[in-house]
Amino acid sequence: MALEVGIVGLPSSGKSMLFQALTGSRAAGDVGMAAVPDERLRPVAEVVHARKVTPAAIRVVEVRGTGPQLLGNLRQVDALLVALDGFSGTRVPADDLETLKLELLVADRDHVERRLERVAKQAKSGDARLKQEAAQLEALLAHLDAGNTIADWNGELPPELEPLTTKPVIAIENGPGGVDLKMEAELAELAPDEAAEFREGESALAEVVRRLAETLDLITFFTAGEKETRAWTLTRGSTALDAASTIHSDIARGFIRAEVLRWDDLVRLGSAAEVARAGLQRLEGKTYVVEDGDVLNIRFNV
Ligand SMILES: Nc1nc2c(ncn2[C@@H]2O[C@H](COP(=O)(O)OP(=O)(O)OP(=O)(O)O)[C@@H](O)[C@H]2O)c(=O)[nH]1
Ligand SMILES: [Mg+2]
Repeated sequence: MALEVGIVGLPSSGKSMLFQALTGSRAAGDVGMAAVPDERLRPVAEVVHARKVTPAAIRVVEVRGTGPQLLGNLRQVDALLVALDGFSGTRVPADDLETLKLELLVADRDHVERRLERVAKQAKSGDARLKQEAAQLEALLAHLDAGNTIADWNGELPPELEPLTTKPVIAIENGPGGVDLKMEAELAELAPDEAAEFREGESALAEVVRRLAETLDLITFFTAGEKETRAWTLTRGSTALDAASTIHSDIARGFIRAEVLRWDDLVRLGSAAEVARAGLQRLEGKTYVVEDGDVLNIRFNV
């Protein structure tokens, strides 16, 4: 499944411009895909004469506004991007970030309360598991009402709870002290090379991707085929079998072994066969821990 991020922010904070900067799409208030820039992908694709080149993608969800109901749409995202107004001069971004975090807290409390109501009702049937969850939720609600957060709750959490306040938060300030989101939104409509000429540093997308990779501890691996060459993201520590299931569940099911090359060996030597001849291809099993920059060819049975 693709990585997913949610854009949140107070009214007029820059959410829609951030969405456009990341996805290149104007369809605000919705869902879009951001292509993860990676300078290694093109040389890898060129060396294998790939007919199709597919960057890794991040799913971006924008919610228009706050409040428990709207924020509830973000329970499944991997991280939250908070847009902050550092442009108008009428706001203090750090204060807005605290306000937004408070909104998340309120949304989580509301969520726990609703879930408790539902589970408590269902638990009347006498189901032991439901009774236990109701007790858990009751204790958690008391904890929240005492001014604490889910993040500092030491007890167990129902696995289906999906809190917002435990998700990593990446703040993006629009304006001179941060990112010029207006410009980034406009540049997202140009080809990457063209857009780069208008910037001094990295793009907003590159910044978000970099901070996301740091926060979630992500790595990138490649599959290099003539038909399609592609970049994929994984969390660090994932195995060859995890990589296989990222590509396709059938490949994971029929996993035989992984042929592993380093991307720069492939580019330097010109083909997988040459890398193998140089003794630089490794054969690995399901439990191999994938490294950033690996090129994987997974052999499998159908
Ligand atoms: N960087 C930059 N920001 C601007 C410019 N003009 C306006 N803004 C800011 O852009 C913000 C509005 O951007 P939007 O992306 O529409 O914000 P939003 O969060 O989607 O707003 P709503 O959907 O209305 O809640 C405001 O905070 C403005 O101060 C500009 O020229 N440059
Ligand atoms: Mg908007």
